[in-house]
Amino acid sequence: MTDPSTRSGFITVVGRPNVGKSTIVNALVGEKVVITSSRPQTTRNTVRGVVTIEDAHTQLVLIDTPGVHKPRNALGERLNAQVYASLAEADAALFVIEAPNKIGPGDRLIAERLKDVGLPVIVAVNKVDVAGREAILAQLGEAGEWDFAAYVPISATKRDGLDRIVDELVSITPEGPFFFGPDATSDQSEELLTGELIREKYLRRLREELPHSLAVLVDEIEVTDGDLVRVTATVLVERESQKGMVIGKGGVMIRDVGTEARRDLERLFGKKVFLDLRARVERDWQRRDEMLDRMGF
Ligand SMILES: Nc1nc2c(ncn2[C@@H]2O[C@H](COP(=O)(O)OP(=O)(O)OP(=O)(O)O)[C@@H](O)[C@H]2O)c(=O)[nH]1
Ligand SMILES: [Mg+2]
Repeated sequence: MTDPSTRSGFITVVGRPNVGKSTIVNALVGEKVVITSSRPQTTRNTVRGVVTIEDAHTQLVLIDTPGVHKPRNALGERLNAQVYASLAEADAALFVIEAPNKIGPGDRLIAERLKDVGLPVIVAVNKVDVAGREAILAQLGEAGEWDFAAYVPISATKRDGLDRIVDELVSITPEGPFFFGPDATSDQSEELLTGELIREKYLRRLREELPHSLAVLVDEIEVTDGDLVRVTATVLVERESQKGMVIGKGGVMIRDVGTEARRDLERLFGKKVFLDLRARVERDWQRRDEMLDRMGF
């Protein structure tokens, strides 16, 4: 007996910043594999989230990407380039727009790009939980002119419409072998996810421009004998004044972030975690190619 033939496909999840791409990836994978926040440009790396649908003998590899935006520096340019590079290796695209805000030039630019690439495209109109019926219909009507394969209104946070997204994606997935084991959820290393979880806690607390200036480097993850994981990480900022904000008055900010991140990390490792978090100034790292190289962008 041979196995029934399988389908597998790489699907780039693409859209403007903050439309809910990473929330959708987590919802479809059924686990938190990427971080989310209300700050635009939360995602900085293309991370793959894996969804295996046993009944359909299908594996979907969702590539979460940074929001496409007008770049302001070397980092921004690299982020956009990552998105387009991932389209080049994908079998299909899940194009995310949001219902509460009208389709704008940013969305249209992405739509044009997707047409040029020529992949099958499913459009998700996200956040329908916070948009009126009229707005949703108007959005579907306008997006419909792009003439993509399907349009699905969803709410990633309320888990509405996700089954239909999966059905649509399965229907455009080509035959092929699985690339990941059936239980895999992501291709991200524990080290990267650790840094991301710490960064997420800062994104959710800090205002204005500071989130963009912040990066987290994980220096070491050491599993000690017994039940303890020791994590040493450094929060990088671009200027001395930002370092003060990241540490907070009397160290309150860095302590609170550490406490909150530790909870996530203990879930991730399934062990007690000791987190040693420091802050360091790395002047203008977002504009320095050698820094971006070292940080893996
Ligand atoms: N009300 C509502 N909010 C949502 C929904 N999906 C996502 N959000 C919120 O939208 C914000 C952005 O979500 P993300 O998933 O980080 O967005 P993203 O597109 O990955 O953003 P970037 O990584 O910056 O490009 C978060 O505050 C989410 O909680 C939804 O269906 N309804
Ligand atoms: Mg994201």
